[in-house]
Amino acid sequence: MGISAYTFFEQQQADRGIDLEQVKQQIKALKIETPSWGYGDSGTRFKVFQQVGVPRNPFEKLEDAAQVHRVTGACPSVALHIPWDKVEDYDQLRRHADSLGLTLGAINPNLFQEDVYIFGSLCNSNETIRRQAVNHTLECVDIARATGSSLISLWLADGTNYPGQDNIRERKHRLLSSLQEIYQALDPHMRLLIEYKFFEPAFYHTDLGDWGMAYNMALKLGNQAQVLVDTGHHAQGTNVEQIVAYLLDEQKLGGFHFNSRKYADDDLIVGSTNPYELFLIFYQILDASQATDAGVHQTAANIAYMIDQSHCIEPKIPAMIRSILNVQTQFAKALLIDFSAVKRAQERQDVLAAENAVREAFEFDVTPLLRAVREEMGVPVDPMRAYLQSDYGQRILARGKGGASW
Ligand code: LRH
Ligand code: MN
Repeated sequence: MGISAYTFFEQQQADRGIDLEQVKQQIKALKIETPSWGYGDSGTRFKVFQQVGVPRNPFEKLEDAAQVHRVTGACPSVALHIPWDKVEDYDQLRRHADSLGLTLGAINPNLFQEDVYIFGSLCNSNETIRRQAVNHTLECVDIARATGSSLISLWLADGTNYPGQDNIRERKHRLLSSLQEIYQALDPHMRLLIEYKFFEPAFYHTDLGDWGMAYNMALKLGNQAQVLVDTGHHAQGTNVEQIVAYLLDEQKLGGFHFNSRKYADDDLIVGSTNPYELFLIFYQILDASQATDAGVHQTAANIAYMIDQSHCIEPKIPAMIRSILNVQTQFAKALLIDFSAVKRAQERQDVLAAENAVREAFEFDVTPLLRAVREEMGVPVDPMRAYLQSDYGQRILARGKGGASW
């Protein structure tokens, strides 16, 4: 009887000097927050396809998220978007989450869907509209207190469509003073995550257009302000893992919105179009977590991993499960990097040996490792099969069509 795939893998990694027990511990500790809006109908400007069985309210969104956590054991919290997840009683929502083994995560203000925000929100030249935008964000800080959340995750659609439409420097000044008022309202344990995006819905300039603009605002605000990297928000050819390394070294990387894209902000399943990029992002995070600088090490330990996707054509819950499995897979591969071999090759400037020491980890099949970890976690070794074999997908069809969409 041949040795099991895992026993073979164990021997293989022992020969490489990889501590698999530590690797397994780190995989078990990886928690990824799922977005409430990933369970609802969503689409493009061309069409929002309605699917049968989509959750009709935030309570049902949590029930669907609980299914993803049940089969993966890796996503115990759910990000909320306000007003998409507005409820009368946030304590009731918190209790419902608790009854499902979940917690409520990052609170995302929505400063892009009110008509008044046609020329921007926190950057708008109209003071009354800026006030409305700041007040909505302050309301979200209150909601975070009620839900027990510690993260305010802020993305702005703010920008212009034509040269001259507004003064870019004055918009920057308005943005800083608006953010300073919001920052002052944070409780000491809270963090403000500033998300950037290079375009859309603005098509000439975007006020928070790249990592540098978000980083600069976070620096000016203080230690509780950090940058959120949405992997779909960069111009083609951008080295996202370099931005990650840079922000970690500056102790200003607060979190991720994981998804993948081939063209623009496609919000596709993370790891589906460029898994090597996701692997290299984890390589930089693991490298920073070995930093001698305690601040850099701590920043790496405090990263908020979140999914931000819109499942236009995919069945929502299986798509979310697939996302978690893809993130776990690339994280597990990155944990197999022999960092001492990388360092030795770098010191002797052996380019190919250094590249190989990183890439070879990506080429290992980590399926036996992940199955072993899931066994030890007491979750199904094949989470997707476990969900598809459950009757949950059938039961929620009773919800009918026309559930929540964004
Ligand atoms: C903007 C964005 C932002 C969210 C929205 C759902 O593109 O990434 O994080 O508010 O998607
Ligand atoms: Mn995002």
